[in-house]
Amino acid sequence: MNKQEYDAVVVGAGFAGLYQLYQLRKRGFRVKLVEAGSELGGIWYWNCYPGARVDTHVPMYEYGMEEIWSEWNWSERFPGWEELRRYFEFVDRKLDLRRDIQFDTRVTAANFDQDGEQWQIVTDQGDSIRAKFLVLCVGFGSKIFVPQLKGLESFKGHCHHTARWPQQGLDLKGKRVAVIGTGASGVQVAQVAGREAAQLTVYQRTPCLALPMGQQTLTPEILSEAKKKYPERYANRRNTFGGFDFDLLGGSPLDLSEAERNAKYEELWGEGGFHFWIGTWMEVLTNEAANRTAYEFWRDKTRQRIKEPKISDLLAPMEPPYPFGTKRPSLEQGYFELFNQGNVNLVDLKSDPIEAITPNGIRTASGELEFDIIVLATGFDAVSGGLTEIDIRGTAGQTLKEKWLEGTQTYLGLASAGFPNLIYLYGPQSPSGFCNGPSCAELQGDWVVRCLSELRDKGVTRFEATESAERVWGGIVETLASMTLFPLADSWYMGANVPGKPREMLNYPGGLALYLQQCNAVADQNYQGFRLNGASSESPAIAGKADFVVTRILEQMQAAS
Ligand code: NA7
Repeated sequence: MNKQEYDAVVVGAGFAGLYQLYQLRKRGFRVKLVEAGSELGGIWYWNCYPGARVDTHVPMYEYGMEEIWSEWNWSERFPGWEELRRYFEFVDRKLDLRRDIQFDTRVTAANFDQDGEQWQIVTDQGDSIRAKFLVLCVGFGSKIFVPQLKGLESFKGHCHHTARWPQQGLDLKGKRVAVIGTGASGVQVAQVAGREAAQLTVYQRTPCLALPMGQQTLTPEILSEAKKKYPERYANRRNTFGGFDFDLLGGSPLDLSEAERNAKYEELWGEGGFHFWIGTWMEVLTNEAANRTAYEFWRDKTRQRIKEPKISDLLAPMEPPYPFGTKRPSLEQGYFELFNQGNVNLVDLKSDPIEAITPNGIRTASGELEFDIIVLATGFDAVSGGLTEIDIRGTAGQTLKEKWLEGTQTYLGLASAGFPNLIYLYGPQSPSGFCNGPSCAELQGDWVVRCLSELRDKGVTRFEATESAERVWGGIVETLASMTLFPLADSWYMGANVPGKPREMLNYPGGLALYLQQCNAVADQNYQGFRLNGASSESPAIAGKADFVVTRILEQMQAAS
């Protein structure tokens, strides 16, 4: 066994992990980063399926560090996976990261050694690494979800999950392709398959309320002008709900005339991207009548693009399949027009479910279709799955998976009672799924760097969330969630996409701005809610903070209504 010892071990070389490595190292920590993939990029190492593209615009989808953005020029507003990989190579060269990264290594287990106050980390490469702090940056999607489809292993053609696509690529040209799933990945791969494949069949369980991407080519001239405002845009993202350079609106769409409301919707639609989702009235996400106005606008826009009324009814039904925006809207580029093409079929799994995967294709109630390639665009055991997949054992010998069997329990969405010196970023009960990844990597990341640096400087060798702090935090997340429409959809936000997973709001629904305020208040009060070096930190003031956050949300909602 290869034995090593560090101040901090970071797991995952995506936006969050690389930021931790860079910032902690700068503060004198001896850091090692362990990454399962063969290169940097996190999800952008794994997502190399045809058409894979980020659904957040730049410059929000990049680091806000001037030494990076000042020298990097994107070619598109929503970059594709190849360009994202080149970006990570550039970041690596600028920040000199690779020397502290061990690739092709998956962390399989971690045990807290109470006497040494250290984590003992085990990898699939036979390493045994000791670290004072364990910082998990495994992202929301490191554990893929593959549904149990009868006969799946019998298929003789190529069958891949989008996030385990062959790194050497797989040509769709002239092939008979099936895409199962119509989330962000399914939409993107279908768009390419519709152009290249001889025949494409999309298997849809739930309609995807996709929004126009609003792609744009970026020239050096456009970027050099735009960069004058980057510092302001990066500074402002911390004050928004989703870590973007725009925010939810106050007021109510129901107070406007239809013409006024539609004029605003038209404007948001024209902006492209997520403007129509989290640049709209906050009330759209909290009030069913307001939500209906957004759905109807989306539906009418979308139906115009589909020739066959029967297909329109499946892709953009008259009645909303779920409240608009309560499942993450995908961004599309010509997705709905695909279904007007002669080589593209749509199978509605609600009326014609999959019975089995056969050696040659897919059999549904209405018959069997033959394929060369089956694409499983079926998503992830999102947010919590990547953490519970690791055999992390805390002080009671209990694993994180066992602790979260009935539902996640965290404090601030980044620590758990019974698991000292362990921090996870972009985790459950943090803004994660509701927040732009790079914004969270840097802003939640700054809090983590502050926390670890301050605790080290104070001589704290052991910190641990208290159970009462966890209960308060869980209560905040639940209360906030109940004020929104999110619980009404079977989404990965609610853990509802994976059979058997507890149904719960997995993301802090109060927005990044309030989240950061709350985290900073905790740090300012000597990490209230954490037990430092075994000293008690139980305090009713935590509950006071919870009330504060809920009150602020209520105020914001009242202002918006
Ligand atoms: P998503 O958004 O979770 O989409 C998964 C899709 O797979 C979705 O349409 C599911 O239908 C479908 N699905 C899941 N299980 C099945 C079964 N058993 N049969 C048929 N269809 C199924 O994953 P993505 O990879 O597209 O995107 C994940 C995130 O990455 C996305 O939100 C962005 O943040 C980027 P359902 O809707 O559950 O009925």
